[in-house]
Amino acid sequence: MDIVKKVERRERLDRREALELYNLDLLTLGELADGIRRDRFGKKSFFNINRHINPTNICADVCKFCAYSASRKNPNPYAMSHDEILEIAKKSYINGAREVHIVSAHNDRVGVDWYMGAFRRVREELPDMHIKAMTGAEVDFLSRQYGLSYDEVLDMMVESGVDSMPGGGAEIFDEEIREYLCKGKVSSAGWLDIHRGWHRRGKMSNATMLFGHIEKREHRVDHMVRLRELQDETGGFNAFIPLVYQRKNNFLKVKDFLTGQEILKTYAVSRIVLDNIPHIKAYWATTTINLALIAQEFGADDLDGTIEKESIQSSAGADSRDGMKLHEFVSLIKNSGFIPTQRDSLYNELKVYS
Ligand code: V47
Repeated sequence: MDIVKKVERRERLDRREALELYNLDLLTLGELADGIRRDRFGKKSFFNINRHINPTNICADVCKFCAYSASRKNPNPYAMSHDEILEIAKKSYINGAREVHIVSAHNDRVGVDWYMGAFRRVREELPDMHIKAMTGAEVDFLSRQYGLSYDEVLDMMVESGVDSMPGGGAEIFDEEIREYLCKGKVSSAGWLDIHRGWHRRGKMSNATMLFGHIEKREHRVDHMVRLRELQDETGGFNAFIPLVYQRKNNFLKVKDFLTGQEILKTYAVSRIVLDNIPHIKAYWATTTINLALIAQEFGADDLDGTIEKESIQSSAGADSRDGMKLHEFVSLIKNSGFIPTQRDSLYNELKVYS
């Protein structure tokens, strides 16, 4: 059957059909994705007031795409104390943030309790701050470094007050590409296993996909299908976040960069293929805010948040170091024809700016 009809009937596409979506013209594809988005959320676009904290950039791993790690082209090694982390979280709380998104590099000098202790401090001092922390790659690193099972690390996270897991570390699941990009880091199966274990604890997480480097369309589709299979099993993913590869200050040599059209197509394909993941997030730090606003017409219903400070993508060239002011964010969404809808970390609506 014609794939357009299949999507209109809301039938699931297999891998081959999913790949075929890319051959549709941009506007047809956008229209299909937008139809699904509108069915679910109308014109609402979600965001939250959040604070990204990256407590250390000292990393035992060597991902070619990374510009953030101190061992890359941006040496300036640091590891924050728990007091410093708490101070940042407290300031953000006063400014309205109710989520801290804490992601670290894989620092082999600080110990597992440095990771967990930071969460405990924030939990004790700010009981209603949502702690979104620890990528699947960090869980895998701690497990290997300290001889712990994934279950043991996940249990420690729960005990230390982590509420949900961000989607980082997924990169691209295809084993051959992954080996080239980030050899030695968590395997694809390991990343999925960690999220499976987290979901089994009744907790939610997100899933990212790093694209626009050396992968091909079929690898993106493969990535989405593997996530869809896990989501069928657990239902624990809140959002899918395609991250556009940023090219500066790293060791990955990429000649051809993605066009805006290919980025928008990828948002639309993910909205259609991931029929069981509710939210598609256009993380403006990697798309630019302008393209993120357009992505709202191509299936994306979430723009992440105000961020406040951002180190990972901005080290690689993105214009996101200082986040975005709330009033600016709200008026950009409004002016693009959508309804800014402030949410909490689990997508409960807090305020609709109509
Ligand atoms: O996994 C690293 C990516 C991720 C580059 O869950 C790069 O809500 C682009 O996961 N160009 C970490 N991306 C960030 C992340 C995230 C961000 C926003 C929201 C959520 C969420 C999660 O950053 C890493 C890696 O894939 N990354 N280097 C780069 N040069």
